[in-house]
Amino acid sequence: MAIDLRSDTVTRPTEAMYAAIASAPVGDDVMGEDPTVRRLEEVAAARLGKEAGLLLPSGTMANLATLMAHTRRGDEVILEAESHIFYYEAAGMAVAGSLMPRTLRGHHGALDPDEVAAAIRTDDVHFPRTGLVCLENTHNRAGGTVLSLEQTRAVCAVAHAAGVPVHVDGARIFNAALALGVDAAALVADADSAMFSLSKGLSAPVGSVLVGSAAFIAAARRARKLLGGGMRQAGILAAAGLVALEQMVDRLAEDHAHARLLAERLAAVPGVAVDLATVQTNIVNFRTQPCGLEAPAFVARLRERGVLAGARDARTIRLVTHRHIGAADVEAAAAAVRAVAATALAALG
Ligand code: TLP
Repeated sequence: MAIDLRSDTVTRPTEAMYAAIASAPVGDDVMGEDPTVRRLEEVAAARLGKEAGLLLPSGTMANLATLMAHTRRGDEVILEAESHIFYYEAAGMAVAGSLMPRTLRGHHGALDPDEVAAAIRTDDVHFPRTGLVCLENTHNRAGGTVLSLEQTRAVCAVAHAAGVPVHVDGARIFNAALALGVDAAALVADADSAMFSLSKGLSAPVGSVLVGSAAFIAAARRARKLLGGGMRQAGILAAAGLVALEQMVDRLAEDHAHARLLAERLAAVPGVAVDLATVQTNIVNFRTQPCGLEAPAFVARLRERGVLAGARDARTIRLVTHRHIGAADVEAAAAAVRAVAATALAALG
């Protein structure tokens, strides 16, 4: 079987999840009658220290429902230039939200609070209103880097001083919490809303949960319906989500250790470059240009050797560790990278 390092989204449900799915009490959740969905939403909200929760089919829809619930048509949204919402969500904010992105370049994914403060619009008829600031923790394209409590607090403080709410795209918030040794609730305490994915390292098959105040969640529930995300007997998904929250959070530490090992191995490979400082959770980005191969060509050669990876851009490859990747897979993947780079270097002459 291939060693699949494309994403932690490839994780399959655990036996305990299949068992929970088989026996989950269900009802029509659009009518608010699915007891398992309700329980998941309550457990998730409590876990993140917020009043209410909402299960959505994907992180993308959770972010879009958030944008629609927090803002008005024509608002501007401040977000990091490489953030998932800006980069990978098919322009949903513009198409469905009628929102304008205002991107700021972060440092390893972290926005500078002074730059956020300066970007917030004053009340002037020429300007859009600033409707929302979005943060991402961990930051996917920056390499799974972590926003600290202080960084989050500082951005929330400047946004709130101007009356602007803050959303945390915390698809991998439990990875961030683990890396920092803090509670996930502390990481989103100052934010007005946060979402996390059940379907990534936590291994549930489908779903993300959005949390915030009861009023915000009521607005997001309406946006979810508008987007076609109202699900009926979704308790079968929520049942797996509850197992994910109860059983799968602590084991993320293994994924972090494997990512670290992988990064250290790659740092010793001639022809590729890895910035070890950015390897903080379960993602490893490495650059291929020292060996003269563009990332997509490098990915194709890795595939021939049974290693699946993703090209982050023309020059960078992303590898993501997860529950199905063990230490032996890490060694084998590193050996494959070494072999591809060596062949490319030899061709360079
Ligand atoms: N990220 C996926 C791809 O879409 C790139 C991945 O393989 O990493 N926020 C963040 C920070 C994410 O990384 C993702 C998924 C999402 C939102 C969207 O979640 P889904 O895939 O459930 O829509």
